[in-house]
Amino acid sequence: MPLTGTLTINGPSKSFTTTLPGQELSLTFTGQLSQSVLLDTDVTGTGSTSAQLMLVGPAGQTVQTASVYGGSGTVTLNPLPATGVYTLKVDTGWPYGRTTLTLRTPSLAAASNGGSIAGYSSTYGGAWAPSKLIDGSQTLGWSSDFNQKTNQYVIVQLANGGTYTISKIRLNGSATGGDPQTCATKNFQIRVSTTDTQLSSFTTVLTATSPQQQSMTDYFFTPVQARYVMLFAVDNYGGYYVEAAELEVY
Ligand SMILES: [Ca+2]
Repeated sequence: MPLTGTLTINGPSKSFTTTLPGQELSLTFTGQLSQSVLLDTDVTGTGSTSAQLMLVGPAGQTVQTASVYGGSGTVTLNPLPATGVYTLKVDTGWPYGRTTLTLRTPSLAAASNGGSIAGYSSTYGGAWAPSKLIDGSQTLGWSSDFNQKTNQYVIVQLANGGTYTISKIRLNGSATGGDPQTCATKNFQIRVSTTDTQLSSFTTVLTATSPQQQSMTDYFFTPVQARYVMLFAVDNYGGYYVEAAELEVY
């Protein structure tokens, strides 16, 4: 018997642990015609960290097959061929295993998806320019200018200047370029605007603390309309700069 469950595009990550040798996962989610979807996978098992994936469409047709090796990875799914309920089958091989899956659309902030920088408080520039916050790289990021360590911000215009309903961001608040993690973003806010980039046009939709580490963390908030999204770094972990590696918006 497969282990069944559900996933939601841009919803929380979900973990599934198989308890029978060779047991498959059979997970359903609802998708829209032509929707672009990415699948993040993290497989940890007793001897196997690979998985075979099969995506079955609403009409029962095989949409895609893929393999994941080495534990974690991201699979770009083919644009969905119809609106309806899809089934994602995951075979992690014969050992028991724990599989964590995240379904998401491309980040609305990503430069590769039409996001752009619309303003910032200060920057060291060069390899730490604000554009590095949305370049898709975890090893390059934005830094404020020297000794600008509180109330620093970057404003991102979402994909192609459109207005979107958003409910989730992912932030890697790490320092980059060999800088100490005392420069990592600590307390921060996410502010949104549907009109312009004047600071008074923004509303705070999330207040949180970013962990002092080099990895992405998911943050959810009540769905809200946004054309511009501001990462407002209240402070850092004590260094002379405020830095963040990457911001994604969903
Ligand atoms: Ca980056």
